[in-house]
Amino acid sequence: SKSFEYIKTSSPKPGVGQVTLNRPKALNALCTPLIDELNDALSDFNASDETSVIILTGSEKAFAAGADIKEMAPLTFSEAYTKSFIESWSLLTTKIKKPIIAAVSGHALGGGCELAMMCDVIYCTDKANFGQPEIKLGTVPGAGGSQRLTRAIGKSKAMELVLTGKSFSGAEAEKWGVAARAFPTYEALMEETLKTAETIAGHSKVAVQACKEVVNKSQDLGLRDGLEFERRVFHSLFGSQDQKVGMKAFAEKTKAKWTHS
Ligand code: CO8
Repeated sequence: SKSFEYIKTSSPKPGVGQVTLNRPKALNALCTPLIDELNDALSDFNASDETSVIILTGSEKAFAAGADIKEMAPLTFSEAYTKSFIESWSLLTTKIKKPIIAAVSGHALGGGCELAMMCDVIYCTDKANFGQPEIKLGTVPGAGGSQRLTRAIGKSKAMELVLTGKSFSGAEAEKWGVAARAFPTYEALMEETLKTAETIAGHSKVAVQACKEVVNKSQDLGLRDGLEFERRVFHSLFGSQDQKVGMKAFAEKTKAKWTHS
């Protein structure tokens, strides 16, 4: 596999790809070269027939402490605007068709919180430290925080957090629905994340990709259009082999042998 400076990649179980943010001296602050490497690694996993699902994680101490403040400090409006600063971050949400599980321990602040929210599922520790502290730096969330956090927890709570810059814990993230599950220890987090990834990797790749697509559409479309979109995808999967394989196996009380086609 490729060698990276700011991330590590691995395949902890069959069908499971993992990207570990690895810039420990800066608590995984998300500098542009890190994001470029992340996009590169995610694109490779997305293209690989060996991978069904991707885990994105940091260290026990930090998922990511935000965008790199030292890199951003001297930027001018014209530079940010003409170079579309941070637009490349969203590759995660447009080009990657396989589910991404964020395993969050420690700090997930600013761009780190936003990066986690770009993923499809968030698992975290009870003590994880989420927040959108941009206001304390004289700016606003720039990679989806104001939009995704508000959709996840409602306007009043999101507004309070964005205006105060206060953090919220992993336990709160779970209670409010930002995270799917929170765990008491880092070890439990990583173990359960891997278990869920293995469960997903055990399903038909075609169905997995389609499930991600239909759920994500609910974030962009109104209910009527969303339901119509879902039904079209549902219809189209009658054209897949794995729909036949899966339903036949159910009727015959055998285990489905997915063809992934
Ligand atoms: N950027 C650059 N360097 C950072 C960042 C960061 N976001 N966070 C931490 N570091 C560096 C520190 O400067 C320090 O470096 P050095 O050792 O050279 O001084 C090292 O990491 C360790 O940090 P601390 O000594 O501060 O560690 P503590 O354990 O005392 O504190 C905290 C941990 C509370 C996480 C603290 O580091 C902190 O408050 N960090 C900044 C958090 C923050 O404000 N994040 C939001 C950044 S703004 C943002 O993300 C905007 C997103 C906009 C869209 C995305 C654009 C790309």
